[in-house]
Amino acid sequence: MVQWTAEEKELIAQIWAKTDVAVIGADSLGGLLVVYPWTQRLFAHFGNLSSPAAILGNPRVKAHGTKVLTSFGEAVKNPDKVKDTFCKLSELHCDKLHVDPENFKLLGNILLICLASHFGKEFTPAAHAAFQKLTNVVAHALTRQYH
Ligand code: HNI
Repeated sequence: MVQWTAEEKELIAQIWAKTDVAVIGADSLGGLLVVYPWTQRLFAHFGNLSSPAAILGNPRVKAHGTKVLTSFGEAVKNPDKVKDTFCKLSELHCDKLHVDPENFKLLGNILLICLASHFGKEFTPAAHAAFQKLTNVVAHALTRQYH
């Protein structure tokens, strides 16, 4: 089981309290679709994804990015229960959505980049490390029901 120090929890909570899930969610999902264009296949029904500008301005990408990051927020609130929190979502991403679990790691990395670029120096190396640990734990939890 993953152990969290009080400092890690505090660093994550501090950044999250100032995180606009709509902005960072849209940037993260949009960034994923721009940087790893093969992920667009999963969102073909979202409409125009023909260029970086189209992707980043696409209202369905923004709405879904917000949804995904809001869901990620459950892990922030309960870092000790990430496995349980994402059990059903893991099943859904495997059985219904057929998302390659490698994509959870890619999105986690993009999320770190978005937070770093948004917060600048405030996203200290220690905060970065704590969030990196959390994105790894979430990616792992989302992969657990794959078969
Ligand atoms: Ni993901 C739907 C949460 C990563 C592809 N995803 C959801 C929903 C949630 C969610 C919540 C809505 C479920 C429902 O309708 O009941 N996704 C998360 C979380 C992460 C994540 C917490 C990681 C932090 N999802 C990803 C990744 C991909 C992905 C990396 C693909 C690249 N997700 C999808 C797709 C859908 C989806 C596709 C369905 C979208 C739709 O509306 O058609």
